[in-house]
Amino acid sequence: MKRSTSKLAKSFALPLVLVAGIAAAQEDPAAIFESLDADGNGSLSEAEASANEMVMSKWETLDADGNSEISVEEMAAFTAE
Ligand SMILES: [Ca+2]
Ligand SMILES: [Ca+2]
Repeated sequence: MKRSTSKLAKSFALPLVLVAGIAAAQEDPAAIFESLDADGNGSLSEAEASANEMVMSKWETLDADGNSEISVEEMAAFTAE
C-alpha cells in the first residue's frame, strides 16, 4: 500500500519539476536559448535542444510552426506565457 502511494507521488512530482524549469526559463529565455544554440545559427535543432530537458519535454509546443527547429521567436513566445 505504501509503495503504490509513493509511486503515485512520483508521477505528480515530474510535472512540478517541469513547471519549475519553465519558471527558470522565464527569467532569461534568451540566455538559455543562446547556451543551447551550439552552432549559433539562431535556431535550435533537436540535437541542440536535447541538452535541456525542459525544452525537449515541450518540444512539440515550442516548435509552433513544426519545422523541427526552435527559433528565438518561438522560444520567446512560449516563455512569455
Ligand atoms: Ca543551432
Ligand atoms: Ca519552428
